[in-house]
Amino acid sequence: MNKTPCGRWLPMALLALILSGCSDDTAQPGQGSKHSDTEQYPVTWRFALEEIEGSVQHIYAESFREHIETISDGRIVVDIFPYGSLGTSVQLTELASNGSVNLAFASPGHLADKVPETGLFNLHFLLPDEPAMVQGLLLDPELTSRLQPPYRSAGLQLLGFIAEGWMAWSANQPLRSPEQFQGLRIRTMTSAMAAEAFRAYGAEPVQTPFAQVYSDLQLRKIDAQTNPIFAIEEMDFHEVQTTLTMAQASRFIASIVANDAWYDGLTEQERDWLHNAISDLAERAWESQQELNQQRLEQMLEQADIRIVQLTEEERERFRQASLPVRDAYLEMTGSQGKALLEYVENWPQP
Ligand code: 6CS
Repeated sequence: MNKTPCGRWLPMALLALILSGCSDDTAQPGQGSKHSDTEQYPVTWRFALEEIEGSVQHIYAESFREHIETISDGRIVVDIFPYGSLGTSVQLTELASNGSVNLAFASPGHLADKVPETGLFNLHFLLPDEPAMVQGLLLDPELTSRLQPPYRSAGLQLLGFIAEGWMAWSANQPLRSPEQFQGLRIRTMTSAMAAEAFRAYGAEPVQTPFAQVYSDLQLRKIDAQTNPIFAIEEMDFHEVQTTLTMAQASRFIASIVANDAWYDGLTEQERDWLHNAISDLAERAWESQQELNQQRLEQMLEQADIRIVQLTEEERERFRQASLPVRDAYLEMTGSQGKALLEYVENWPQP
């Protein structure tokens, strides 16, 4: 696996600048150009990732590339930018909004400051526990269409969601109760909602970009962080933490987005290729994150002296109760649109 050392590849604003200003014979991001004439092909689609090579998003993007290039018979070429080549998650969303990249992953943990309705996915104990149910919810076209207007307001077209696994809580102690969170400096993703979820347990959340987490843990600027197992392993957080608490309080959900003007400018056939690829990859995406999380857990247990703590149902229930007021904070941030969304998800599937 290609590991990129943490902290050394913070935002490469220069490259982003070059990208946003460059002209490219094959790619016309955000210009709304129609490629009905076959002579204009091949066209390059730029896809930015919030994770490094070997990650869930990278495996997904590689499958997406293969799929699109096959079904378009080479007319579309996909250029993948793993995390570290363009910038932080927030900057990647900006690049997708302004059309510098055509496609990107945008995780609600970061995105919720720009698209508050997505803060839904930062709420704990909200999505169903059962894998089939959560898969069904993420593929529900009604959920996507309800979220589409707020994404559009941010210059983005929402294409779909993938789950990347349960969020584990890593620390240098077990985290079995809200009491053990009192004063704990836990790193969360950068949105207010992501932080709020842990403030409700009594923690002191610290909102930082992904690339900064390893060094902040190492320097003891923070005590804990939360991420899926595969990410903890590939970012080496297990080297600087002793304990993983499996709380199963929330799953990591990522949305796949496109620049809105670019999307509107695609031909009908290009749009079909895009949507077909995303729906064809959905099931495999679920299986591949499961495999990767399992594999990386085994690797971590072999390599490091890390302790795994599994919460009991009674312990989870205490956290669930403590998490409920965060839903009011979500409603304050999102108003009636957020209320309708929250009720939709709370009551999913509809009878
Ligand atoms: O914790 C984060 O910031 C990141 N974690 C994952 C698993 N993906 C992207 C996100 O930026």
